[in-house]
Amino acid sequence: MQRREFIGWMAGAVAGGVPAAWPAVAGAQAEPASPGAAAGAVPGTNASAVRPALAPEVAAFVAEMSSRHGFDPEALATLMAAVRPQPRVLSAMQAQSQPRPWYDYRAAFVNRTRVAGGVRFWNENVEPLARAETVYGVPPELVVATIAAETLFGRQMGTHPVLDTLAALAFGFPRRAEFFRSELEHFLLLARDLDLDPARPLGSFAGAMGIPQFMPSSYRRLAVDFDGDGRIDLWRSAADAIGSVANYYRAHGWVTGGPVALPVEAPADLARAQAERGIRPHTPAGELRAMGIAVPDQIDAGVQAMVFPLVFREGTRYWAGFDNFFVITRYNRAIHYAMAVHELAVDIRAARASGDGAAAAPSPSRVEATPRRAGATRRSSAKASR
Ligand SMILES: [Ca+2]
Repeated sequence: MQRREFIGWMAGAVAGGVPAAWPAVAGAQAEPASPGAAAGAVPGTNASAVRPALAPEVAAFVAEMSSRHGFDPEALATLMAAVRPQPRVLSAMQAQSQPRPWYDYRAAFVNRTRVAGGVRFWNENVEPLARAETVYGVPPELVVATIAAETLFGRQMGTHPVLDTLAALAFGFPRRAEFFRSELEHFLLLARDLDLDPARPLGSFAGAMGIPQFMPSSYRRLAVDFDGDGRIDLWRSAADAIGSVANYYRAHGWVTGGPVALPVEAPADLARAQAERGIRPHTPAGELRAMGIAVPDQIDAGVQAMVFPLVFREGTRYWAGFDNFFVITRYNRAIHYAMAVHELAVDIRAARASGDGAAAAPSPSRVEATPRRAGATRRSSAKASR
């Protein structure tokens, strides 16, 4: 879900914390609307209101929603006219996030709070996590780590009205206007499908929603009803969130049992040159070895890989990422995010297996924290995919 050029808020201070109230979602307990039954209705709006003046691009959007999807233009115009400006959303969007070195990012992201919380969440959701692994081939620890990373198990689902956020970005942020206009369209369709008042759901400052922080398009395409109540509720149902995250990863190509990322031995100049080539695996491991980049032996020669740097306090080490690493970046397009989720997953599995939810577990980059090469640059890789 391409919200996701923003890593700062997710890596911020999240220790402990008071569980946020569930968002007040009108009609959340209602039966799902039958297809087409709500066509034209925008819940919570007054269709008889005088049509307010809208900016031309907003008026065009309303007309399009009416012609393409049967929304009542008067009701939708009234809804859009009530949208509140979101200067903080826009300024957050425009802010250049400071690249953080891996050791700094990792400390905020892969920590005892999240590991212990992950073990607890896993133990509370054994059945849906096991079922998600059976159905989608995605391991429980990855689902748990992703939900830890996104919202600390539903505690931090965002406080911005999704409608206002998406409207602000669709009509006030030209660089991503097309993307957010599409997400706004999906959001209104989603609200209609779920029989929600579109003014009420809350989300991130990019419009991501619920326990797994799905953008509206992903919610509509990939979220699943995994607790069998006939409704896909990513705000309230941990099982729905679990099934949806697993389905998301499977849809983006998760390879069951495949490798994620491993450290490589390589001359820094060679590794750096490969790291410039981007986030998608591009070269078979055998070819990388022939170049002098020592991908570990456990990886077959034909497995596609990419190379990325991680900056430790002692300097830079290079890693190889495989198809599953790339799949994690489909959730958030940043190398540090994918690496942190991977390491959190490893730690959560180890801590749960040890029976100690707070155990210090040996995640991959912690045991590889000693650099082999001096003079490495301290360049963050977090922006590699932007
Ligand atoms: Ca459900």
